[in-house]
Amino acid sequence: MTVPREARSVEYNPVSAPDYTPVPLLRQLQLERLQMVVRRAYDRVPPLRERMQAGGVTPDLVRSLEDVAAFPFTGKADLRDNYPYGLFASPMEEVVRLHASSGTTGKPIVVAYTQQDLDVWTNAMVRTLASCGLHKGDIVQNAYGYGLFTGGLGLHYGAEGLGATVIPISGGNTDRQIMVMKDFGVTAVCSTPSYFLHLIERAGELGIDMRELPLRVGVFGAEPWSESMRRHIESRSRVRACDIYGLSEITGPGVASECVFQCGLHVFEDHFYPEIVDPSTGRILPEGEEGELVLTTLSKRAMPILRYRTRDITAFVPGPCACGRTLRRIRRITRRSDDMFIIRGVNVFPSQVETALLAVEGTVPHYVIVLTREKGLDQMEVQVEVTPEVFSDKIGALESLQAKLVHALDQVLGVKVRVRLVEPRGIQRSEGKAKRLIDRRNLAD
Ligand code: DLL
Repeated sequence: MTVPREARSVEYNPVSAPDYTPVPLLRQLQLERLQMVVRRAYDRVPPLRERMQAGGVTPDLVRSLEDVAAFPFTGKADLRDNYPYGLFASPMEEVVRLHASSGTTGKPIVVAYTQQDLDVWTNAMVRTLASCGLHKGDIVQNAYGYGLFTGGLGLHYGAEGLGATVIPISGGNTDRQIMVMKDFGVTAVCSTPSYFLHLIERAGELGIDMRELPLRVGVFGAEPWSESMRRHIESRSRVRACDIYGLSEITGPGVASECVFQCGLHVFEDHFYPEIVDPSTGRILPEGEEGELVLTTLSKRAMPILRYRTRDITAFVPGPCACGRTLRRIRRITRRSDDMFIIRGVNVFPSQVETALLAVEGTVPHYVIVLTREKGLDQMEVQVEVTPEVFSDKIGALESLQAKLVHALDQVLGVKVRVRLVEPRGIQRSEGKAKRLIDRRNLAD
């Protein structure tokens, strides 16, 4: 395998040094931090202490990393139930930042950071960007939303910490994004993959071919996206599209990141302890098996989180990575344990739809899945946009495209679903996370 140019330049970068810590040292560091964080949670966060007491465990039981399995899980409900400040381990005078993640219903969940937490977060973000191949001298357009969402400020401090030039443009105002990208000589864009897709499309409408801009890296995350989407983006823009992962409850972006080899996301294990469990039983799965990612914060002070059930489904990638990082890798996350639905007895995940659609020429990857319930049975319709060329073609072309899509979806999902072709621009664009699923089942009940 040839080493990409960027891999060589990040290898000796001092900011990435912890990524290459010898494994025994890394495990020792993790254990020391785990013992501290469990102790801190027990001593300072009454709901977490009560949970440990109910489970018959105390902090002194942590003698090895495996001992974490005896401790109770934390879930989103725990953050909701203790809204807004009930899980804080630091007094308010030490909390210098709050973020919040909006749920689909009700109140958001609130997360807190001390100055030291922000420094750790920045460290993880600097390493994230370095592993995507960014360095000093890069001009970084940060199109993640600034505000309560962790994407904007997370990427911002990471890019500054790396010594790159950051353009804090936030999400939205697409035409201005394209003007800035072109005029400012932007070399890296940070955004959701769906928003970048929209930027490519809009640039085309404005007569700008992204392949002719100096853009070379895309730092994409915050929503599931497929390998086919990566190929689609890379062939239309010439960026190396890297996948980055994180969640507010744990810190924000900066939990795991691809390196330039793009074969799994390295978890920044000195700050986050990952486990993969069976989503139904909670049992730890053997290395390499697919299951739910569970994360423990090892360095967080304001809001330590033990064994958080992320609902994100992945698996550890076995073996070492060609980049030399000693950090374990997880496979890209294409689905969550809670986004599965059942159509005529078949389990379907929204991400499978994207793969099927991208395999057929004539559509663009803007789609939504609409679920309804008819006479007690779940029905699924995929609405997908067609390209302007197909749209202006004869009726026959649309019919044959529709038949091909039904077939492709049947092949991937194992069930025939309805397909509705939508005119170009007929599907609403998102500036942040794309909304792919419209669930009308309860309304139809
Ligand atoms: O989305 C943090 C983030 C910002 C990550 C910018 C990457 C880039 P939340 O809003 O709390 O935080 O949403 C977290 O989004 O549990 C996953 O289900 C999903 N998610 C995040 N990154 C990815 C990814 C941010 N690369 C939730 N692939 C997580 C798939 C992702 N899903």
